[in-house]
Amino acid sequence: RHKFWETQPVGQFKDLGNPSLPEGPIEPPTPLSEVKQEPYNLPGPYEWITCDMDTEEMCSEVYSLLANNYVEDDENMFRFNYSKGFLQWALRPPGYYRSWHIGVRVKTSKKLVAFITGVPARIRAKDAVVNMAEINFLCVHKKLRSKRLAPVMIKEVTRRVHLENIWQAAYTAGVVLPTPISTCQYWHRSLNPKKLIDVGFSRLGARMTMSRTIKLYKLPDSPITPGFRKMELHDVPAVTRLLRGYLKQFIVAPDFDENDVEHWLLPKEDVVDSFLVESSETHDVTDFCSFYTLPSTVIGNQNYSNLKAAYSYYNVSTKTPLLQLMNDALIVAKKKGYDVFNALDVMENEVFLKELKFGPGDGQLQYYLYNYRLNQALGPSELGLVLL
Ligand code: MYA
Ligand code: JJ1
Repeated sequence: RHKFWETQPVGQFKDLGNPSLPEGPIEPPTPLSEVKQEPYNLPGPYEWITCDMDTEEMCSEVYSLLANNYVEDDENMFRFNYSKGFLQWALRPPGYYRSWHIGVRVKTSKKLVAFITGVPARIRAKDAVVNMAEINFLCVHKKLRSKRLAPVMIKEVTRRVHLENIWQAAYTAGVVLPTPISTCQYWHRSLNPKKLIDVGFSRLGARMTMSRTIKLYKLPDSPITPGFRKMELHDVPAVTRLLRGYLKQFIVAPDFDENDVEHWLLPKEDVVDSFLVESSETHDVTDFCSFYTLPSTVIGNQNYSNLKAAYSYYNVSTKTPLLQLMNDALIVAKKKGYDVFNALDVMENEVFLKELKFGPGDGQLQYYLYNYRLNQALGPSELGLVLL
């Protein structure tokens, strides 16, 4: 049933629940001299390119491919619309490799028709911190679907990751493949309910009017927690300590150092927002919350063309109750003009989702590891990892 995935070093459906298989790498690394030195063959009309995401031209080409051909919901009403600034941020973390930003062009027209990326990350699984690639933005132009281009793209990114002596990867997808380490649920908190209903993102509840709905989702004008403020550069050491301490409890989580925290969590306008609570007595950072900005194109609506969504990222509460911290996150997101605040049921998110009026979405997100076996699927609350 999975002609490609059956050939790959990933957990297979037939092996689920077989306790005799050891946890850890599925196949050992090979000597670098044995890694294939030439790119995989593409069908005749196409050629590989390495994308230079430093240049405005390349960034624009990638942006357009994704804006027109990337992930849609199951009814094709919305399509992710990652901004150029977001793509530059997501693809150039500390230690990134340009060779892992891979495009496919039509030789004659030079048109970009497919894309896949990796970025390096240290990810802890149980007790082991493993150098991995995070694979994202796999996209094949709508007119070139179902021609088995995706397996070639995946093999080529794998080859280029291997050339850097990295043998494992983490990725997420909306589809079920062999085999998820965890299945997570999307939840949505309306901030601008009238617009969400107008574009078909949500519906008026039973026995609800528009004005009752607007009242239901109303939020205060400003955050409630004393000492709640935007994260700044000088907070990087304190936030790193707080986050490292927090992520220890999860079975799979990133191993962030200060450089990672500066890149992934320092606020970047319209890309990532981070807030913390500073104690007025000790000046300690006791709590932290963050979200990233990922708008969606509204596919066929007369009145609106874009939906502004915030996605819950990493949150840590040690003093402020998580419920109150996330309510403040909703308040600042509303104030910044977001229409909806989305979250997965990962980490401790279950404790605030229902209470803060999030509702379950119609989408799920599957988490995967490549060439690394875990003997038991994880519950979402055992996952401490959020991919973009
Ligand atoms: S997830 C986001 C994926 N992108 C989209 O959903 C955007 C819209 N869709 C498309 O652009 C295309 O439909 C894609 C497939 C490109 C997804 N992950 O070429 P095909 C398998 C992995 O004929 P197409 C993200 O970015 C499928 O099961 N495999 O199909 C993370 C089948 O294999 P098999 C997928 O529809 C990506 C084969 O591809 C996915 O034209 C992580 C069919 O190929 C998917 N999302 O193109 C990639 N969808 O027969 C893996 C379909 O076996 C990384 N397929 O069932 C692995 C680690 C690599 C690095 C390792 C380093 C050590
Ligand atoms: O956004 C999603 N669903 C929305 C819109 C559904 C439109 C019709 N299909 C949704 N809305 C209901 C909200 C409602 C608000 C008030 C309270 C009750 C709930 O459910 C879904 C997630 O739920 N998103 C998608 O389907 C997009 C794809 C998700 C897979 C992503 C793959 C990621 C790629 C990896 O990098």
